[in-house]
Amino acid sequence: MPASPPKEVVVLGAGGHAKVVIELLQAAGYEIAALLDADPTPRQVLGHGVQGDDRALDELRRDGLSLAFVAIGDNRRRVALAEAVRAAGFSLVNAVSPSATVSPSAHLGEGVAIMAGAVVNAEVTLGDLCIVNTGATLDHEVSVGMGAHIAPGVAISGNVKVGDLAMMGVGSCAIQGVSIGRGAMIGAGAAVVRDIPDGALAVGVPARVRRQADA
Ligand code: JB2
Repeated sequence: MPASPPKEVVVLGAGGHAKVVIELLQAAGYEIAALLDADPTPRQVLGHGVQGDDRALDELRRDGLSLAFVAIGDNRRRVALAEAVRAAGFSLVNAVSPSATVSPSAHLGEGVAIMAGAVVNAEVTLGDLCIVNTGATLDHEVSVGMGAHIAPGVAISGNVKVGDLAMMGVGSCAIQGVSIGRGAMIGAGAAVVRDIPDGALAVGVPARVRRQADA
């Protein structure tokens, strides 16, 4: 049987996160068709030229490209840009490392990144546009909301709920069954042992709410 042609993806964002994502997409058999950045200064990122800013999307769609990945770490920026990308007629692909372990019973949304060494266990739900970063572990039935970011080395026990747009900082953890609110930020190394409200900043071991903001 002839090999199927490579699937071409437009990547938005050309910073550090994009570097990781580009390598994940390539490992999954995608070809990087174009790289767009808010800063359109011509430059190379891992051998791919930045071809302009997001105004190029419509032309790329007319050229027949239909797959995209939004590779921007900032949660709100990523979600807002994804809306524009979808409105321009693109579908969002997932970037999943071949060395991540993802349960067959996990449910993944669209535009999701799962980095090397991550473990996504049985019946986990990952919302659209979330990031499960390097070496993070999510035990059974965890749900991660749309546009949330689980940073490297985070450990989440079973049945935890992480709200939309929340951020769990590097090396933090959450015990079984707690809820982390929409837009909440958990500091690096913090241990979440009780529910964290929407929009809160929680730090320390055990994690305590330091600041309450709009979710
Ligand atoms: O609206 C946009 C836009 N806004 C910012 N459209 C496009 N196409 N690009 C946009 N950008 C671009 O995202 C910026 O011009 C910049 O080039 C890039 C962000 O790069 P930076 O290296 O600052 O961050 P990052 O998002 O790649 O990575 C962050 O998040 C990761 C998850 C960092 O904190 C990393 O350390 C982290 N691993």
